Order: sequence, then C-alpha cells, then structure tokens
Amino acid sequence: MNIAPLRHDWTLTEVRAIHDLPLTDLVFRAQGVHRQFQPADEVELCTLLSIKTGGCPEDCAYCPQSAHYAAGVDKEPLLEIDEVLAAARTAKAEGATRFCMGAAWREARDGEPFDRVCEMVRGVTQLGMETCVTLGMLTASQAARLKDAGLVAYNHNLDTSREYYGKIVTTRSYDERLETLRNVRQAGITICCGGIIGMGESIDDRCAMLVELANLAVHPESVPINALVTAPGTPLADRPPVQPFEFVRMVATARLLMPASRVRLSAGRSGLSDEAQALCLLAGANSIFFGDTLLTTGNPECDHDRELLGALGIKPSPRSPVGGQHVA
Ligand code: SAM
Ligand code: DTB
Ligand code: SF4
Repeated sequence: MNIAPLRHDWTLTEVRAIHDLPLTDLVFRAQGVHRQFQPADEVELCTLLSIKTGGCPEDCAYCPQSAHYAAGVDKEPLLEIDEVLAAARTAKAEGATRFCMGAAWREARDGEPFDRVCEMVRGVTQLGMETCVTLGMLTASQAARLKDAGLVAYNHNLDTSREYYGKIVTTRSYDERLETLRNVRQAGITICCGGIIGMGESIDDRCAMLVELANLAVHPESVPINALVTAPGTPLADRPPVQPFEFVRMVATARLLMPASRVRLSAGRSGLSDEAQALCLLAGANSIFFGDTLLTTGNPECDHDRELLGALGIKPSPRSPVGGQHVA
C-alpha cells in the first residue's frame, strides 16, 4: 500500500473541504490514514497534574486559573517534588504511561521553582514514565535544561487561529507562542500543541488553526484537541457546549493532516457519551487524558475509561521509545 507522505503545505480551502466532507466519508478517510500510520487498537493514557494552580497573570478567556477572573480557583504554591512523584507513581499504577505537569505561569523563570520543576522531570523520568510539562513561555536555555532532565514533551497550545487569538488572549501574542515552540524543537524536545473548540470561533478559525499546526516544519508529535470546559466567572462561562460531531470532525481533520502524530481527545470528554468517544477514536484519536481530574476541572473516572476501552477492545499503548514519531 502506498503511504502518503507527510505534507506541510496545506491551504485553508483544502482543509475546510476535508472538514466539511459528509461525516461518514470524513471518518472513513481518517480511519484509513490512521491505520497506515498508527496501531489501530491502541490509545495512549496520559495523566495530568497541576503542579502550580491558579493566580496566573495571563487573561486567557477560557481559563479558570487566570487571576483576571473570579472562577473560584485559589492560588496555590508550586507543589513539592515528593507530592508530584507520589502522584506520578499512582498514575503509573493506574496504567498511565505519560505524565504531564502543568503550571499556571505566563512563563518559566529561572530560579528555585524552575530548578524544582527540572527535578520533578528527572524523578518522573526515573519512574519510567514519559514526561511532559506545560509552563508557559520558555527560553532556549530553559528548554535545554528540561531536555537534560529527561523531558520528552512540552505542551504549548496555539489554542485557535491567528485571527481569533486576540479575542481570547490579549496578554501575549501568537508569535510568542510560536517562538516558544521553536525553542522547544531546537532543544530536541517533542512538541505537544493543539487547541480548543467551542470558544465562539468560526469553522474557518478551527481549520486555520489546523493549517498552522500542520504547516510547521515538523508536525507536533502530539496534538491535543480540547473542547471548552466552561468555568463560571470566565468570559466564556456561558458558551454553549460543543456538539459531539464537531469534536469528531476536528479529530478526523487533525488525523488526516498529521497522520504520524498522536491526536489526543483532551478536555471536554466528560461531556461526550461513550458512543461519541468511540466515534472520535474511529476518527483517529489515539490518546486521552486519564485521571479523575484534568488540571482544575473534572474528567471521566479511570474505572469508567477502563470499562469503555475494554468494551471497545482497545489496549493502552505501551510507552513509546522517544515519545513520538518521525521526522518529516
Ligand atoms: N499556563 C500554561 C499555558 O497556557 O501554556 C500551561 C497551562 S494551560 C492550563 C494549558 C492549556 O490548557 C491551554 O493552552 C488551553 O489550551 C487548555 N485549557 C485551559 N483551560 C481550558 C478550558 N477551560 N477548556 C479547555 N481547555 C483549556
Ligand atoms: C491541553 O491541551 N489540555 C490540558 C493540557 N493540555 C495541559 C489542560 C486542559 C485544562 C482544562 C481545564 C482545567 O482542568 O483547568
Ligand atoms: Fe495562565 Fe495557561 Fe490559564 Fe492562560 S491557559 S490563564 S497562561 S494557566
């Protein structure tokens, strides 16, 4: 069978045409590509931990951790290394292979807290888990230090299209996001980068975000597709829920554009039925956040996820040797 080469020259028109295919055609095509590039019956289990919660200086309109809004999330100090390692051990015992630590920071700053995060990465790596962190903006030298500590992946989302971005965040620019992604790539850390749907953006905005991701020189090894989890007190608190088929379309389009990447069915799974989740897996999702909480909001319970995967005959994927992929 001919395997389609990875492309980095997608146009918005092309991507919109894919996104808008009849759903059965879209899912059929996405599943075909999925089987060329990915084991068909495996899903990665990634557990999240908020290592520094709340009080963030950024004004991301979706985020309950922003200090600009009264979302009822208290500001807490950076966790101690032992607390984080205990959580990672539990996640491993539950069956997760990847552990992602998130901090409500605008940027990583050199000093004791950053040194501590490096030690957390070292410790989680020693447990045999694939490590990911998301700390906001990162310089080249900070990226190099995280790499040295064993970091596999850095999560830094574009969130939406360049055009819509200013409606969601005003305290940093799209180009600053892209610069951090370059620093991460240069350090030899894999990239986890995706976005959120359901923030009032148009379908073109969704497709334009996927174009940005797919036209990076190397595709992000991991692409989280989040549906907005509405948080009371934030500007987006009253957004209507994302319709399940919209989630399916985003996942399938991401799979078709970035065949060798892991596409993660991320925040918003609690609002999906088991059947809708199964359709997302059929459309090419092969990673989920696994654990009863995301960072500050809820997620399906581990027992329920185990039952669902069991019923579908899908196995948790073994840890990947380098956390990813492929170079284009
Ligand atoms: N502060 C860092 C940053 O913004 O890069 C790291 C943590 S931040 C919580 C990580 C990502 O979580 C955001 O980029 C966003 O895509 C996602 N996120 C945050 N709040 C969300 C929500 N309410 N619903 C869906 N996704 C959300
Ligand atoms: C990502 O794309 N989604 C995760 C992770 N990367 C860090 C975060 C989702 C957060 C949902 C809202 C919350 O729990 O605070
Ligand atoms: Fe801060 Fe990240 Fe939340 Fe934005 S998404 S407010 S940067 S924690």
